[in-house]
Amino acid sequence: MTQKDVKTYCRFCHAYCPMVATVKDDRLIALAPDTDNEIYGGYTCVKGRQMLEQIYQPERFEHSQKRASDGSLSPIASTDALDEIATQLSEILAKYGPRAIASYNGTYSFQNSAAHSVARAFHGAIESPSYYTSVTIDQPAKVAIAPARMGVWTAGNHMWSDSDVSLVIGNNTLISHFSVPGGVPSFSPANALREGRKRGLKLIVIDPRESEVAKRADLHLQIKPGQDAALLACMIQIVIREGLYEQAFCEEHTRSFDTLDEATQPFTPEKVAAAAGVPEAQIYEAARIFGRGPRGSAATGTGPEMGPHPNLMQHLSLCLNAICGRHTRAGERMPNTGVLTPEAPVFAQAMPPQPQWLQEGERSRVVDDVYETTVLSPYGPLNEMPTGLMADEILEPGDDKIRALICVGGNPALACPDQEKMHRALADLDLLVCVDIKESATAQLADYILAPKVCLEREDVTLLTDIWHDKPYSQYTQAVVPARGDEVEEWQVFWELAKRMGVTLELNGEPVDMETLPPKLDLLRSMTRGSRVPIDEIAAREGGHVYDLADVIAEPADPATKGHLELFPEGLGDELATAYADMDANNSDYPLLLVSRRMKYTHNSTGPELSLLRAKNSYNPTFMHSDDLEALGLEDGDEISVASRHGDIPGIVHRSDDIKPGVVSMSHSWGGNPDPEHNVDTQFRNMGSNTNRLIDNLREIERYSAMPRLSSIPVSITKRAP
Ligand SMILES: Nc1nc2c(c(=O)[nH]1)N[C@H]1C(S)=C(S)[C@@H](COP(=O)(O)OP(=O)(O)OC[C@H]3O[C@@H](n4cnc5c(=O)[nH]c(N)nc54)[C@H](O)[C@@H]3O)O[C@H]1N2
Ligand SMILES: Nc1nc2c(c(=O)[nH]1)N[C@H]1C(S)=C(S)[C@@H](COP(=O)(O)OP(=O)(O)OC[C@H]3O[C@@H](n4cnc5c(=O)[nH]c(N)nc54)[C@H](O)[C@@H]3O)O[C@H]1N2
Ligand code: SF4
Ligand SMILES: [Mo]
Repeated sequence: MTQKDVKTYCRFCHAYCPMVATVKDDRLIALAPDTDNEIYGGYTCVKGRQMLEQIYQPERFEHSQKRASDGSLSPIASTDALDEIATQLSEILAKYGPRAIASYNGTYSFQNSAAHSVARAFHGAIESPSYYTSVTIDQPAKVAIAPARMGVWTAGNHMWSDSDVSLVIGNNTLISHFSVPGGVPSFSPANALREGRKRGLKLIVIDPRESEVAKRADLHLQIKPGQDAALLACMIQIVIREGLYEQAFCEEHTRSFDTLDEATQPFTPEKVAAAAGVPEAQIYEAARIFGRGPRGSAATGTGPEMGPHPNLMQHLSLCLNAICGRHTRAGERMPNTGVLTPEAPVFAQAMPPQPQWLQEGERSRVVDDVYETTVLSPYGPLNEMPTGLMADEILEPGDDKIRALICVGGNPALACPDQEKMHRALADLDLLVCVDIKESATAQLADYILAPKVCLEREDVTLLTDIWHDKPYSQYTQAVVPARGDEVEEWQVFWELAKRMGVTLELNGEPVDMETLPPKLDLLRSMTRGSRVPIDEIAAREGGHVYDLADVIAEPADPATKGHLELFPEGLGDELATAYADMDANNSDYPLLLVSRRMKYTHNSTGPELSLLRAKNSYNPTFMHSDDLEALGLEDGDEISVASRHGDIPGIVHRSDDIKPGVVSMSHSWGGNPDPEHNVDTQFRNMGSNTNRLIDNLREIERYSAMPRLSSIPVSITKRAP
């Protein structure tokens, strides 16, 4: 018998906490935090620690499955399944063209460090633009639209570790372990908060709920959902009127300052305070603390991006950073330019806006003014189609409608707005393939389910978080235990299909070996070619490590390439006018506003299948303030009906006085497949309720990204008849 401890890291969420796995005879027997790690200090959470249960739970697929015509599933060898799938894809390709073949790459495809690149390479090889990810139903304005419209400061903004103030807008890192530089760090967030407080950092939180992060804030603005853009416009005005902005930076590096100033003037503290339900004095205080800095950034989360005006809200948060000059300047040290990122000089200058990115590429067949390249990274187009419109792209007749969908580590049947429509769409496909550990609501409709290795069964590197850390940190892990069945990796699915379809994949300009399945490390080598630390060096090391790299000092702007940050891009005037009008919006039929939130014991739809996590929560409560319960004659625990213009769902009300009165807070991606046999209307105590049944995917969508409104949904609540 051999027993050994192996250093690895958790990939249940994006925080990548280091762990030590104890393995005996190829079986995982214990999982503990890696207390030696210098960044995380032994931090882990209950979701990660239950992976011991996840890896051996009987419901988990260890073999791929094929659905028979009677609807039953039976095991099939993965190679046979891939043969059959490739044959069907080739037929669809020949008959209808590449656009008919789509992939949807969800949360768990981001957790496999090679999955996205290889999936993209597959789309490139078959020339299919129908590449979808969860980003376009998450925060596309932050990732793409706002940087394309404003331009990007290439040396980045102030990060948490070198800030005096942090303005956190609808982001609850203590539960979500997710943030952007400048906000509460995702890695060991409780420690980061303690460290910041000790240093005297001031934390301002804007959130309709006194969230876990808001409880630790110096100032909490308990905003009415959806009023963030108005509040930010008002804060910009206060910062300007009180001379708290950085005039020299604005003159040299920004454009349209005066237009922004003039256009935000109607957002007076008095008017905004009334609309946002926040005392005027608090708005002044927030603007002053932020404006005086002297260092620190505004950072946003999903709360305001899923509400109305995400493009505007995101732009205004960037404006606040820009006018206060919260960017790394020439001569300053960059905290981290990445370990797996190529070495390159960094200039303290703006990369100009790239508005053309917003209107290039494949067009949506469903909604005007939405294009393939509407989702971009700050450094170039990402070429994604908008997931908010995926159901319509499947259902809308036409030669290039989507006929085959490969769904990797995602669960669109629960995650996408207008759940019934998505369900109809998935059922309408000629071929649905899911790469999933379980028979998820989406996989219940699949023709094939390919069984994936779970994270402790595969090697990986922390590529996703490479530039999110504020130190040059990286970890490579080998597979801790071998897979026990016939599992495949997410990237391998695309390689196997490409090989069978006779196309060659290319990674970072290099052709991939299509004869024999390349080792994953080979692919990662291609993807990270020229990185500051060679991936082999990281792979040779046990555990996570902060690399001792030469400081990167931001260089002075290069006059030949220097651009400006655009404070008032095309369309902003109209967006401000709409946000202004919305301050007076009132809906007497649906007087409450439903917002989203993350729950501690689940990760989107992953978790309720695990008994340890399920014991903590078997449904997603409808959280409301006592005042609202009283006004509606409800008691804690009552069964209720939540109705919107679009639909209604059952719920169980929980009294929660940390929520602003008038607001209803519920987590997404619960509930089940709406087919009558799954009894979603009666089984909600065991499976929760799906808020996406309340949401129309076309009614309120954002320009460029087609981001549907997923939060701030007007609803009414009534007691359910027993
Ligand atoms: N435990 C756990 N962790 C997760 C996930 C999970 O499901 N569970 N999901 C992962 C995913 S996919 C993502 S994208 C990240 C998201 O990470 P976060 O963006 O941090 O998500 P939340 O924790 O929901 O925090 C959003 C906050 O916004 C607030 N909010 C709601 N509406 C508004 C509004 O109109 N304005 C403002 N200012 N605030 C508002 C909510 O009350 C909530 O506190 O988390 C990831 N991490
Ligand atoms: N109304 C509303 N809708 C929302 C949101 C909201 O706040 N409100 N949030 C949105 C956001 S931010 C996001 S990111 C999306 C999430 O959208 P998705 O990514 O589509 O949804 P998930 O529930 O995360 O799907 C994860 C799937 O991966 C499977 N899985 C778990 N582990 C593994 C693994 O190791 N390998 C593989 N291959 N599969 C695995 C799970 O069983 C599950 O079926 O939802 C969005 N939808
Ligand atoms: S926060 Fe929890 S789920 Fe996320 S990586 Fe760390 S241990 Fe895993
Ligand atoms: Mo997300």
